[in-house]
Amino acid sequence: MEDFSLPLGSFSLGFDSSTQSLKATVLDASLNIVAQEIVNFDSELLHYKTKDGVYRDPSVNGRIVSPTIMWVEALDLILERLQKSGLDFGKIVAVSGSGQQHGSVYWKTGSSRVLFSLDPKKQLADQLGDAFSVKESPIWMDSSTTEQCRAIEKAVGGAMELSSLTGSRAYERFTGPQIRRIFETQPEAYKSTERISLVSSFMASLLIGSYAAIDHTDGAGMNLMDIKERTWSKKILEVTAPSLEEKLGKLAPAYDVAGKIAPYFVERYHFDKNCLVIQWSGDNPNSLAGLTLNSPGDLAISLGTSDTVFAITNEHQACLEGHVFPNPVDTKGYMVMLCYKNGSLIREEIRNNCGDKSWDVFNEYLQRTPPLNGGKLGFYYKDHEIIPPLPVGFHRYVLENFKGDTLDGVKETEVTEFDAASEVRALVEGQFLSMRAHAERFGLPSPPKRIIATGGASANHSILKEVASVFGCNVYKIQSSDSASMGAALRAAHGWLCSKKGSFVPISSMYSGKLEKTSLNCQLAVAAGAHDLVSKYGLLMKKRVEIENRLVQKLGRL
Ligand code: XUL
Repeated sequence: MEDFSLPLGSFSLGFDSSTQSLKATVLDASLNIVAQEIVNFDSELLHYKTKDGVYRDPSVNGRIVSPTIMWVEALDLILERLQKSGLDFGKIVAVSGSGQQHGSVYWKTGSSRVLFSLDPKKQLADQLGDAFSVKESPIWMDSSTTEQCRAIEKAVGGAMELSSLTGSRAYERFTGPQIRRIFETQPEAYKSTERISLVSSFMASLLIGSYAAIDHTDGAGMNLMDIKERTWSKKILEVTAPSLEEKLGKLAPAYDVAGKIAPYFVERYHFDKNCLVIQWSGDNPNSLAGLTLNSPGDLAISLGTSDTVFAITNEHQACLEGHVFPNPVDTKGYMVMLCYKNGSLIREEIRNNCGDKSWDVFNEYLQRTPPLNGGKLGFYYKDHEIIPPLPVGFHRYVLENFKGDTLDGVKETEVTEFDAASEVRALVEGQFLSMRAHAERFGLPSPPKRIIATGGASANHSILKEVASVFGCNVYKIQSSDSASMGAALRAAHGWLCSKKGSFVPISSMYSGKLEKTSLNCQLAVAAGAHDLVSKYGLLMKKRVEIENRLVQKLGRL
């Protein structure tokens, strides 16, 4: 039988360049974690003065960016930490990574030369400070491009047409509308840009010392790629910005080799010169790989800075809500996903305001309050939300006479506040009711066969209990809550194998039959909630959707 694993004694390295930090996971040939590191932007790269890894621009509504060079500096720092921890870089045969999706980097004309001749005696950040035509990268939290979204949709024949072509209607955070806005508001900077990278292909470019391709999966988060053909859609490029194709470079499958590791890393950190850099991809797609999601009945819920819900599917159907991306570890299938902007940052805000800044108090409130919260429903948007598209604001309602058996005679009254414990429950129940409602509407498995939870908040058992109650199925977890860097390390190994075989090999062949012996093993975290509670939550969800639709009509933008 063929051996589908890395050579004994070798490692693969996966990064996760996310909103608030850069993380790294090293796997051995048996797919067990041998090292993990993290660099937190706010608290460790203080001179950038970011809050939650970003700048919220007070002068432009919805503009949220991050300093590009901060991501560069974080790369040297995390590698230094791994080196200090005693990691033998010479054993790493492949590297890959996850980037926060949609964020974009603008390389100034002439920068490819700088990238090609990096001096290993100096830090990357000291050499690349002048490499960008736009110094602050727009990121996925940005919502300043509504005008550009509508213009692009109109130019290609409507939102549904764009979704059918690219996998999503136009979204403010998607890279195409962002590029168009840069072209419109900073034409000189656009003109002096020789290459536009995603965060994923940007980090891969640093590692190979030249511009890396954009992978098909993360490329689908741009509103620019023909998702069936997996090529740039000329029609959309034309209506987005001039000379765009040459600035975007090529597309490549996620399992392709981006290049060999650059001499900078060989000399400075003693990587093997034959170490392969496999295409980086988006953080959610790589989480899908790290969670070994391969059954269409499974649902993954990632609870991080953003909350996301995703699953795999065999077909691509146009939709006005949610996204379709090519499956990063399959040549034909797709992944479908919903994304919420108000994830961990609003959980932290409510914890600070109502729970004495303590997760213990927050969890105790969850345990103390009854399921269904006595009919108290809340909508909490600290940032402009994606689903539903509602502006910053909090809305609270009490459903009178709601017992969970009928909606007849149930009326809601808007109130201005809840007691602290009910506020905590309203937030958490609200987040999962919204996920269940939109997942059902989007055609995701309902009820799912099982849910695999990941992301920082998946470490919180009280929160996972609410997931199990609202969805009515078992909730599983893997060993590390950072499935994005785990998935990246796994994809690095997978890309290495595909390259060695000279053709695509199914990723499952790397772990089938031995999953439980690896760090990828999913273990039961919480058993499904009581059946009658699931249907009661179904009614509460229905009411929530009614209120939500009214809020969208009154305040939202579509
Ligand atoms: C996905 C999205 C977020 C970012 C977070 O569409 O916008 O989940 O990927 O890093």
